[in-house]
Amino acid sequence: MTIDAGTGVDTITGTTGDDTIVISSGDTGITIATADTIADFVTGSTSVDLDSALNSYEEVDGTGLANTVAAVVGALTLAGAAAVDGGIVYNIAGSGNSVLFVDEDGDGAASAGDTVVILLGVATAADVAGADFI
Ligand SMILES: [Ca+2]
Ligand SMILES: [Ca+2]
Repeated sequence: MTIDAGTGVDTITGTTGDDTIVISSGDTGITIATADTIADFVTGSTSVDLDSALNSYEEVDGTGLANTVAAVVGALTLAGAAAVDGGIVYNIAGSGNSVLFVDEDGDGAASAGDTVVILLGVATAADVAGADFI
């Protein structure tokens, strides 16, 4: 089913079937405190509709990071590369969770309208794929 993230801070849980989660610019914040969380992301089954804002991304293993705040900074750094739209840090501090940062306006900095999404259970690079983001 299609689920609209909407404005405000949300934890989104899909159905047992395939889901499309629509997150438009401004639906989620640019900090951990204001970010939306997808509770049951499954690559190949959960599609995240970012209005084609994420065409390419870099990803790194966040095992060695101290916490989720550090992971957001790391994901932003990845997203700031000119060649990509976003960054994913997976397995933050060994937690088995990930953060996605989409630099919506391409300015290489965290700015209003950019997108941060916490992906629970995304623990390895294989747990997320470019095709999951539409
Ligand atoms: Ca939201
Ligand atoms: Ca930005």
